[in-house]
Amino acid sequence: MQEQLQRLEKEAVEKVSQTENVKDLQEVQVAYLGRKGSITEVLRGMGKLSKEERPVIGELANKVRAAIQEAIDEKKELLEQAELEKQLEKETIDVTLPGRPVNFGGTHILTSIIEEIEDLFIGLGYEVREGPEVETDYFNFEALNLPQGHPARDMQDSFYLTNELLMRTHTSPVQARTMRSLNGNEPVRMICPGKVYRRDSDDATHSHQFTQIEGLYVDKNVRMSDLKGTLDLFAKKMFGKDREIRLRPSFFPFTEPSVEMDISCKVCSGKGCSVCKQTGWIEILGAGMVHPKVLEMAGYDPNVYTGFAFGMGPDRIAMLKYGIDDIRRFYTNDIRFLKQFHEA
Ligand code: 2U9
Repeated sequence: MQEQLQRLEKEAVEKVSQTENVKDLQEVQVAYLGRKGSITEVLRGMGKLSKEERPVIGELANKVRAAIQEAIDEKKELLEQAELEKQLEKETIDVTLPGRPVNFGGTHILTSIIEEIEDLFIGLGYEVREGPEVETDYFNFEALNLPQGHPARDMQDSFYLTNELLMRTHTSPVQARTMRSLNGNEPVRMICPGKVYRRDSDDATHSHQFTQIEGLYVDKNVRMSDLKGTLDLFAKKMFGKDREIRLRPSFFPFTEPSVEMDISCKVCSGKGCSVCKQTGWIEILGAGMVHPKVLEMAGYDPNVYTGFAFGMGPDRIAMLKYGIDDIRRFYTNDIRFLKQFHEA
């Protein structure tokens, strides 16, 4: 039994030294010193010993048990220390390491252009109004002097949801709704930005969904020169005080007379280049004096009230301002494209 105890001690201490974690160490503890442990087994056999042998073996067994326990405690200390260091190592933050880059989003280029135009007109006393993107045929067409079957309706190929409802093709219905809500005896100064929809096949200059900003100014005795003055101010604030504007006759069912406004080309300062297709001018928006029928349908007496309106496409303005070659870039969420416009 003496050799057995010494062999078990050697074996146990060897096993203890080989353990690599506290869990394995506990298993060694149980295997040797546990209730069913081999040392405990030996001690259970003490009964068969002679009374001379019992104290010798008893003392040896206690020494062996103590030696094994001590080896286990030391090893446990070491393993826990190593465990702690590993934990600390893992948790140690190397403050010299660069932080994980946090990708900040930014204002979409179209939003910043729209906000720039909004601020400009708010400065002129206009209010910003929004309206439903799902519009009725009446407010999207009828109220804007585009009766059923009017050819101009086809120009604005529409996404109809029902016979009555469609995705609005312009933001003009918001102006018509606003005028209607003011029961014909209050001035109107409003701009209306928003998404509009045309059943168009997408290409570099057309998108089935794009943005518009339209404006309306209705009051007593509003004249064409008020429109021209407003557009000239807009062009100079938006594109630079050295820009000239040019108004060309045009036609819209909801304005009479109608014009298109061009600004002098920045690239060639009007001499002609590829950007302005050798014309020296770049078309920016359409406008005109509100058609008397449109005023009437909105409850305004066209003999008392007159007004002007304008409409532009922020997509087109952004493409001109930043030399962007394809309108679809605004809607295809390519971060490489979008982040170019993030304020630093
Ligand atoms: C009411 C009365 C008149 C809004 C107007 C335009 C001219 C115009 C185009 C600009 C770019 C459409 O997206 S675009 O192709 N719009 O040129 N819009 S006048 O006239 C109105 C609107 C509402 C009650």
